[in-house]
Amino acid sequence: MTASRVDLPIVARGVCPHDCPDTCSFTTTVVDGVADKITPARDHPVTQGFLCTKVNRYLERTYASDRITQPLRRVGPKGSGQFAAATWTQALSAIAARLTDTVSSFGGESVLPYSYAGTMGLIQREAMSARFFHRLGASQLDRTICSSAGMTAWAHTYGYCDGPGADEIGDNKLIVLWGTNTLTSNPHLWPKIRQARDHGARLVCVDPIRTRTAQASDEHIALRPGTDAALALGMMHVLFRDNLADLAFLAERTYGWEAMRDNVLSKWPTSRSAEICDVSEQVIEDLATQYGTTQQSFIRLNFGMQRHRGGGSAVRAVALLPAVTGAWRQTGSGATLSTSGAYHYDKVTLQRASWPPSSTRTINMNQLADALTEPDAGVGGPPVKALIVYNANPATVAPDAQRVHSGLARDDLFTVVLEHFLTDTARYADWILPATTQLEHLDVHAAYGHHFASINEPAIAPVGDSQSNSQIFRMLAAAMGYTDTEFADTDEDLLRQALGEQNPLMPGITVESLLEHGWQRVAPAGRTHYTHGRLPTLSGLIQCQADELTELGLPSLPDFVPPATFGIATNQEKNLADRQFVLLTPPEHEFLNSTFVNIPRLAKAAGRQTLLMHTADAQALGVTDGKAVRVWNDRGDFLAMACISDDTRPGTVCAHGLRWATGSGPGVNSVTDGALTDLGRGATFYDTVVAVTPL
Ligand SMILES: Nc1nc2c(c(=O)[nH]1)N[C@H]1C(S)=C(S)[C@@H](COP(=O)(O)OP(=O)(O)OC[C@H]3O[C@@H](n4cnc5c(=O)[nH]c(N)nc54)[C@H](O)[C@@H]3O)O[C@H]1N2
Ligand SMILES: Nc1nc2c(c(=O)[nH]1)N[C@H]1C(S)=C(S)[C@@H](COP(=O)(O)OP(=O)(O)OC[C@H]3O[C@@H](n4cnc5c(=O)[nH]c(N)nc54)[C@H](O)[C@@H]3O)O[C@H]1N2
Ligand code: SF4
Ligand SMILES: [Mo]
Repeated sequence: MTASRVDLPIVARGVCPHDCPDTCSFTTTVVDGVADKITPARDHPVTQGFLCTKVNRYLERTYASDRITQPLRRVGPKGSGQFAAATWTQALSAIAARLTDTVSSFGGESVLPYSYAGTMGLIQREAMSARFFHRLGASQLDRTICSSAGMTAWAHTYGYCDGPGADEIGDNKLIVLWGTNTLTSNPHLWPKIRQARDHGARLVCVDPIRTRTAQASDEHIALRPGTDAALALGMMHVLFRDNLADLAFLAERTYGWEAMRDNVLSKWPTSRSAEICDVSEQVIEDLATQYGTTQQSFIRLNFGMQRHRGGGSAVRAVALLPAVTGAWRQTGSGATLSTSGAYHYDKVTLQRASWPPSSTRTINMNQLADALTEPDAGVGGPPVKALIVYNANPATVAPDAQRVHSGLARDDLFTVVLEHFLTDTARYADWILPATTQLEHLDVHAAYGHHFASINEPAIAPVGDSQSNSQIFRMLAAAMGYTDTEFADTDEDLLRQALGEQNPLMPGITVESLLEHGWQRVAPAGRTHYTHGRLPTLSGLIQCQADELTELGLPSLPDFVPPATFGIATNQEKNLADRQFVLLTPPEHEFLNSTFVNIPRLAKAAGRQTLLMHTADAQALGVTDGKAVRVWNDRGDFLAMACISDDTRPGTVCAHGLRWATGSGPGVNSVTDGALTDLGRGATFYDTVVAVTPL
């Protein structure tokens, strides 16, 4: 099971490591030590025998000629991309010497780890790395770039995050895809949606943009960005007004529902929602009526709609809809933001989460620009003097990119990047350490769109001199002189620790059983959610009213918190005069955040950076289809090719991400900022105002 050169399987069990709800399983066939073929699992209820357009290219990515296969030392100016090969011994001793020096001069908190979800595996994501940084006394990173607004909202509402998995939703009669581009971001949900539609289900998509998913739906509700809460509250008004609410469910399972009812009845007539969302009142009435008269309904929220200032409140309002109609009573119905609450891996042991004292400084990853450019990292304490990046590409994915780049260019900042490729971030590194891919290391995975635990065996030996993240942090710990036994754990030890000895919360799931089956359910199919027992909320019930939110200065009842773009979005004449627009930057179909952008076939299929613009806006600006435009604000700019159609709303423009600046110039995050969401301290990527100028 360990990746030794003599003992490699012919067919290895694999799982896609990427940050995607589908967490697909596959097998890798190996011929003479070389991975020859990746075969998607046919018998996996969610993978269903296919992978996406991106991961179908995983072998090309693994064996790409531009893959980093040796430690690299910077030999030119920062960011120039000039590096020379080095040995591991040279790299480790140089890095350990510099870190030791930094800690003794500026304290442990001057070292900042920066990581996210390059791999979602429990072992290669945060295990040895966490132990290493805790032992060193580094600053902690608040990992808020993606999901924290919605996850926090869900926690205040339901106590933990779960809902029907992708394989369980095929019997619903109404499916609402709310702020998610399923065909791009969650493609394995689609066959089940098709199954439901074959049995007469209606499919509604709520998205400001007519995405490929919106196009394939029965109805598309193109609301104003950041106004989802107002739509949900207007729907609730209709549900209570027209006696479509399940009062028995509300009385039995929820807290504060009468106050919520009174509030939506008095304050949220559909006329108000219609005005805020810029959707007709009839559309809201009809959607609410359909929703209230269809017991078997399912709402798939995802993380797209919570990337606005009021993103937490928006998720909270939408999440309460199935509590109002009692849809939770039906198996496979209700709503899903994430199923991650169904997994009970032992992260506390894996990460030695008890090691750092509670006083350790925490830096919000959305504010990396501040952390690298403000003297006290923007939050008090020592300046950041060393940055260690793994599983992430902050120079491309973090907001306020131009300030992130100037921080990374600081000569007094020591930067180490563990990577597969020379990303925008790696170009600024003092040292680049070659990391293994999923085909080369051991891991175990949860998922956030279904309920299967899955295992990944190494199929091939590490390519070149690459090492797994866990091994790199083991070697760094040794180089720093740390002798704690925790650094001696092998990946197999970590795997066993993740699963726990006879874990009562994931019964029957062991290393042996996972190796035998590849994947196993962590919770039985066909459960209902939130219908029984005390929930881990303050009241023990589903919280229509969450009293603890008042302590955070937020209303306890679900409410609409306007996005920062609201003033722009509601004043079309003025915004045209000022050439100002709301900018959305959701993922490109062919990329996974900034991963795969350097794979030639995928880059070619995705094409150049475009800016989707409504015909009326384009006419007013004198922009024609295919023309180059500059998209800018006071933080920065990027160039794009105008793509004109009515697939977007007037006043809203859309540029898909996330291309590397190397080769294509500054990317979409040049114009986003580090402002945070109302709940969860999350990123607000889609709450951005830009001007557009034809070139
Ligand atoms: N191909 C591909 N798949 C991916 C990814 C990728 O980069 N590429 N990324 C993965 C990751 S990390 C994540 S977190 C998930 C994200 O997956 P999704 O949650 O689906 O999120 P996004 O694609 O960010 O946004 C989805 C849609 O939200 C819309 N949207 C923007 N603002 C609003 C709003 O205010 N209200 C509503 N209703 N809709 C709005 C956008 O137009 C977009 O079409 O996808 C994962 N899957
Ligand atoms: N404007 C805008 N910005 C966004 C978003 C958006 O929609 N719009 N989406 C946001 C979201 S949802 C997310 S989740 C973040 C994603 O941000 P990141 O998690 O930084 O995602 P990626 O860009 O995919 O970069 C991951 C990197 O990890 C590397 N990697 C993969 N596996 C391994 C490994 O095993 N070891 C090591 N050392 N490295 C590995 C890959 O090569 C890749 O370069 O971006 C956010 N940024
Ligand atoms: S990115 Fe998503 S859809 Fe593609 S293989 Fe991975 S888990 Fe499956
Ligand atoms: Mo994400």
